[in-house]
Amino acid sequence: EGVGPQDYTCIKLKVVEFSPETQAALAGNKEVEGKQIFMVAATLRPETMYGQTNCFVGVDIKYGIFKSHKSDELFLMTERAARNMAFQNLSPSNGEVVKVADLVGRQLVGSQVKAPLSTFASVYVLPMDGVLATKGTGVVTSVPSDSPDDFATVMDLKKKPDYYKIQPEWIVSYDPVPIINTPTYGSLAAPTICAQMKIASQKDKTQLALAKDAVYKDGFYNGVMIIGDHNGKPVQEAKPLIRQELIDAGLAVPYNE
Ligand code: A2H
Repeated sequence: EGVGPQDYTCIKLKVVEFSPETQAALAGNKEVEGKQIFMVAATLRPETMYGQTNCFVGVDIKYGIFKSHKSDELFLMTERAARNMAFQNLSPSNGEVVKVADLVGRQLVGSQVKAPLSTFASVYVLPMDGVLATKGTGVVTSVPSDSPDDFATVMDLKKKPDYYKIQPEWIVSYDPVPIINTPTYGSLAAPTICAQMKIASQKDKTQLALAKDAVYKDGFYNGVMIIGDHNGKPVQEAKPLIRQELIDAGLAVPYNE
């Protein structure tokens, strides 16, 4: 982590309906009228996008809505990510950062977004404790089938919706989706390893770091797709293909930092 440049795929989650708090914050903002707004999530595993069940933000993180390289599309992410993107042909012109609104993560919770390739027509924006403002875009797309961090967070949200200030309906019927099979952990790698290691919460950080490493390696080297257009292909083969297809369809952008 933090060593050398990271090749991310930024997934564009189109806002279907903002939470009432965000709608109030954007009321009267002429810059957002008639524009498509995307929450932009950085991932290292584009092949897992079939398994998206929600999107995570940090409640105390500051986000902005920024003009992108496409005149009818706005990107929602941290200002830090917008500055980096401005030098990667993802803003109106090289180095130019144009912010049209300020938001805080807390306001975004409960918004609905369309997650590309997900089996769910739309998914909710939910809070995660460990989202770093200093990495990626500050928006994390959630794949609880294959990410132990995501699965552990989803378990917390299901157990304590009041504590996390969410409606149970935003997560209860969005169970992990089997998308990749591996010899070691089966078709729901993250739930399996969390059960084996007795990980019950996103607060179990030491155990989660070990689980993340084990599942990531096993998925990459031994995983086989069991969903989508590349069903039956090894993950190593499917990953670059799915990444490129998402980019070609305008549903993702390459991003480095
Ligand atoms: B990954 P690296 Cl299925 N704060 O995407 C915390 N975590 C963040 C983040 C931020 N600001 N930005 C991105 N991430 C997450 C999918 C996934 C990911 C799966 C399995 C493992 C996995 C679905 N979530 O990551 O520190 C994103 O979650 C395990 C390495 O730059 C992103 O990829 O190496 C990953 O962390 C980037 O982590």
